[in-house]
Amino acid sequence: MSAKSVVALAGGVGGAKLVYGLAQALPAEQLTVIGNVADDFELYGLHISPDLDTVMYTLAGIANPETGWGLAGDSWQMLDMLVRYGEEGWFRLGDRDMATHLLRTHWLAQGVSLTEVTARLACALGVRQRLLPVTDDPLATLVDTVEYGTLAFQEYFVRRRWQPVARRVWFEGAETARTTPAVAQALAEADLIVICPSNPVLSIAPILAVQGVRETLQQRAGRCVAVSPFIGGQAIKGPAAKLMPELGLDISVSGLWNFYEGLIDGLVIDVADTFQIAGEHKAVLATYTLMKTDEDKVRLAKEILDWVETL
Ligand code: FO1
Repeated sequence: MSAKSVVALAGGVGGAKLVYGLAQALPAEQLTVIGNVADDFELYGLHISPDLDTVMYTLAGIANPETGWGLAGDSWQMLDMLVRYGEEGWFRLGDRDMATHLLRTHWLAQGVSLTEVTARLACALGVRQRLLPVTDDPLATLVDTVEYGTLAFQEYFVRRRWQPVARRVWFEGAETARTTPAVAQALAEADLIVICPSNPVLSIAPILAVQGVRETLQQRAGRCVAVSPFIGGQAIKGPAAKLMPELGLDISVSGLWNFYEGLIDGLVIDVADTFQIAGEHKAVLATYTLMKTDEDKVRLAKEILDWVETL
């Protein structure tokens, strides 16, 4: 059974790299990406969806390759003017990136759903894979920190550079946020679900927290595998290896199995961590998971798709 429909659960930069690889390895109509929306936030009245934009720009081939977010070659005239007016400018909005936030905000104000907004933007950029917000309902990641108390996600992640010590992370709106019909159908019909190497707490957990996602993953017949975002106990990028221990979460291979308990049939880890699975009977693919080049991303995606056939 070669995977006919693959659904990737992805957050920001790390997840988008594997999404890129999967997009090269599969026909466009066989790949659906379900994106995290709990990083979304309002800035100057604009609705910004960082994780959806990172995946969309990546699939369109126009993402900034250095940062992983925003647009390649963007300019900062608008931001410079905001700073001239005395603004901090800690969240860097590029001039062309602004068009995305303006149009999204404009259409949302007309009552267009985030799902439809995302489809319009992605289609206009030539993206042929489906990119679905996990929910059209409000959902926001909040981080309770020792130094500043509760911080909104982007305040914690960008403004404070994830340095504050986290005591608790939760997703405001999770009790009422439901999967969109498109997401529910994609999850139910998927031959394979890939949990991308995004931050398990900040990017994947908010997707799993939406009503219906966890249940569908547990009940469905198809395969579900997760890709560890860690190599040798370190995160490639971002706060995962700092944040998870602060929350009392174990970032070892067994810790990840527990984190995704009951949801996954297999786990992809880096060869550097193979020593952790000595004697394990569980389905683990140990390979090179560091994705520096586009070739790395495609190779990893193809290895995963081949490996899943053996599960
Ligand atoms: N991340 C940063 O670390 N600094 C920024 O100034 C920044 C600006 C930004 C603008 C638009 C956008 O879509 C994303 C942006 N990000 C920035 C990334 C974003 O904050 C994070 O990547 C995600 O929220 C976490 O996955």
